[in-house]
Amino acid sequence: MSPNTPSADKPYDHLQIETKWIDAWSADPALYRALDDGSKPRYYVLEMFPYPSGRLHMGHVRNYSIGDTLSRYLWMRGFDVLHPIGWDAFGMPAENAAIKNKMHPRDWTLSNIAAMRQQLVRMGFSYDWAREVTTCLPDYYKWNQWFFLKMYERGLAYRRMGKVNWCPDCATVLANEQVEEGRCWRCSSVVEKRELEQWSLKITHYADELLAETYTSLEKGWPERVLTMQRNWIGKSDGAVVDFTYAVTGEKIRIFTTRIDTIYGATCLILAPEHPLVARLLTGDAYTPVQAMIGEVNKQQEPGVEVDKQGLFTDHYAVNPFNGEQVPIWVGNFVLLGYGTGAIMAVPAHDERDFEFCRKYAIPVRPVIRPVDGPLAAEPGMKAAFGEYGVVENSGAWSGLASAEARKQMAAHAEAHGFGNAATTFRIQDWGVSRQRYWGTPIPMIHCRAKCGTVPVPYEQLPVELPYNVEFTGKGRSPLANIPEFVNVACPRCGAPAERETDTMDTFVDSSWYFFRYTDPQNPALPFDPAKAQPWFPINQYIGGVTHAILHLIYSRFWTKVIRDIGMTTSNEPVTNLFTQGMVQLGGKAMSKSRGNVVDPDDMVRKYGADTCRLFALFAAPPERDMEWSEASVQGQYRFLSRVYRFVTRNAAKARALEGTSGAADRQALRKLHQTLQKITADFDNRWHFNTSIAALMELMNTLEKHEAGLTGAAAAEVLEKLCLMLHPFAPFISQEIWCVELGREGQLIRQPWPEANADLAREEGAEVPIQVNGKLRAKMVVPFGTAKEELERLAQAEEKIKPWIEGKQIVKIVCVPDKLVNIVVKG
Ligand code: ANZ
Ligand code: ZN
Repeated sequence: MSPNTPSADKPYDHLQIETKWIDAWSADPALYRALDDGSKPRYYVLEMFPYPSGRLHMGHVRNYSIGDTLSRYLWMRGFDVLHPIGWDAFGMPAENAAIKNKMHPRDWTLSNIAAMRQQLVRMGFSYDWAREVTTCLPDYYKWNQWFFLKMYERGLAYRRMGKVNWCPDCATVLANEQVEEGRCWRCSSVVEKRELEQWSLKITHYADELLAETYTSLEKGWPERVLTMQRNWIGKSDGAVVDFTYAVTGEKIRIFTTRIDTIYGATCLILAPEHPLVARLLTGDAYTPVQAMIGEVNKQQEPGVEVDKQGLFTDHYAVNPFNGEQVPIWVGNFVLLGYGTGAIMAVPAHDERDFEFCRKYAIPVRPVIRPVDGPLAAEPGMKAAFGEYGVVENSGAWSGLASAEARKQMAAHAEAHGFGNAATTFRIQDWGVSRQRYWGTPIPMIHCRAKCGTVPVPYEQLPVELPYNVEFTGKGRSPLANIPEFVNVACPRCGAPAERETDTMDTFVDSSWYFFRYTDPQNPALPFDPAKAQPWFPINQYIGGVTHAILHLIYSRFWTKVIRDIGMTTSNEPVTNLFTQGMVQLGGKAMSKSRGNVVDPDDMVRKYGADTCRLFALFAAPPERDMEWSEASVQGQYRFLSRVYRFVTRNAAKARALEGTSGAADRQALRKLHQTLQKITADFDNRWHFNTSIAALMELMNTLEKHEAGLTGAAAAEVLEKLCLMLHPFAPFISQEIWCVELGREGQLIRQPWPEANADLAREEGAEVPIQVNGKLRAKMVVPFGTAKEELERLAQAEEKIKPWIEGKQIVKIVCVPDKLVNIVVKG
């Protein structure tokens, strides 16, 4: 039998079909390539690129099945689709593997990429492989360095002290991922925090804009929960700074408060333990307990964790500029150095934390705000702080003002007298990008001790390449620091012996702009040609895990604004629409290697095929929800595809012959066909409920099988063609096989137009009319649209299910709304 001859009722041989089309598609590299010529409207579908850990996991399969289904649909809808993929290839696991298995991170990573690329191809994902980007290769990370230099020139990259995780036993800095429940992943020592000089990127420069856009351009296309998380992360606070005066030297101690209206109630100042003034107020032995406090603070892994409030009186006083009162200066472990000014005024009567602190140390509590409709709290005797807005009391000239008004007037007063002003503070901190690791982008800086200080590597010397020969001990300084050939260079400015920076960049740098590189992946002169990127930006649709709601998605937004400000894009934001898919779980828990509850997609593909895998990933739940892995459900999808395949093979010959006279079976089949088409099209365009789309295809199969015998050739031809086209975005292999082999058509389905639903054919033949007896629903009947009242009344009374309710009773009246309702009112 020749391969293009259809036969009756063939079994579904998924392996034969899928291998054949993998080969055909791989031999046609232009198949998934964006035309990029402006001949069609463009659509950029981006999925978060994978970390090449070794094997695809079910989360990838789900993420990429969603993106691929959408891409194929968009091609069919006539868009020019950019659908790229690459590798987020720097990072800790490669280095850990190097230490554990004595394998070089580069070799480990590249062999993982090769294996995972095969897996992605095997899944039938429609990626344009010519645009593949691998972040650990110099032709990519060169541009990380290039951007870093651009930021350095603009003052957006700078050095500052920052906290790092430090393992005292290994004497090394640990990445967050290497800290497991507060302990070193290698030796289990308790991890400490240390202050180290770190390169930082000034994301705070864009804090206002990053926040503002969550209320404007992102509001429509991004999930609300992601926006909320970003807003909290940015954490904008409107308040004021006020300078208290250190009574001995007259120097200023600046505090940040959101409640300047409570300043007459301030009964002490509290400094963060690391506040620079503390070391001067407390010297010698007096400083020792502060050191212990700093140690304790640094051991707390999670910021924002409630800690036991600890304080220490410095024996010094500061003057409140509003009332000239002297208040004691304390040190407190709950005041954070990195927020506001690192110093607060404590107002125990109106702030819960301050209340707790002051009660503990017997510091006075002085109420100065009363509720709008009540008296000032009585002290002694207050049981809790009154934290709300109200009316200001006992506050000199400000008494009697409402809190909101007082905040404005008092900030203005402070400004007029030079001891403060209204001020905004952000929770977000500049992005510390230094990592004391090997497997990352070398930071392109040189330290010239002789003369010039910190000197950027000249652009023409980029990339600063990672040396291949390196030793991994997991101990001590960054591995790069032990390679003299790497470290020792001549200063580019004065030629004196100098040293290279040995820190590498946080891997989040790599993922902050990779989506621009896809538009011009081989550019040797620039990260990308702005003219090539412009027509694709902002990205129409980004799809990925909600785990990246904050870091990756804020860094990408930040980087895009930098790219804009250096004139390479006009987009303010990288992504118009964001979709966050749910997790794949097993036994109610996210699949993860450490839990040992992972399912390898490869096994599934071998057993059931990629089409089945894809359908399962899309069918098990709406894409934004978590889904539970179930082999039974996978088998269900396999059975469904077998049914489709056998139905097609049974009817293909008939469809080709186009014979027979059309009757009721045709009408029923075509109606369901066009209804399904309407539904799936709406699912794509409105809400991506691919699970209900697939359910609709299953229902369609039920109807088709029911009317199979009466189906004529012409109707069968239409049914098979449209079924095949509709199935394609979800199950590309089987649909392509049906198209070419069973239907004898040519060309790739991804380039066929998406079929139009015919609303006339889709319309139900009759109206479904509920029949009530005394207002209770007792039956339904289908009648031709527009059936007259009298006829409806007669039909309703003749319904088998209605008879028992009306027999022997007196019919008082019949309420009848054509096409809608019959209500029979009976008595007795
Ligand atoms: C006096 C006061 C009175 C305050 C009152 C609040 C209520 P948000 O809204 O989160 O920005 N604060 C300021 N800097 C701090 C730091 N470095 N560490 C810990 N706490 C700090 O919080 C701002 C408020 O948190 C500030 O306003 C300050 O306490 C405290 F009835 O000042 B407030
Ligand atoms: Zn120099």
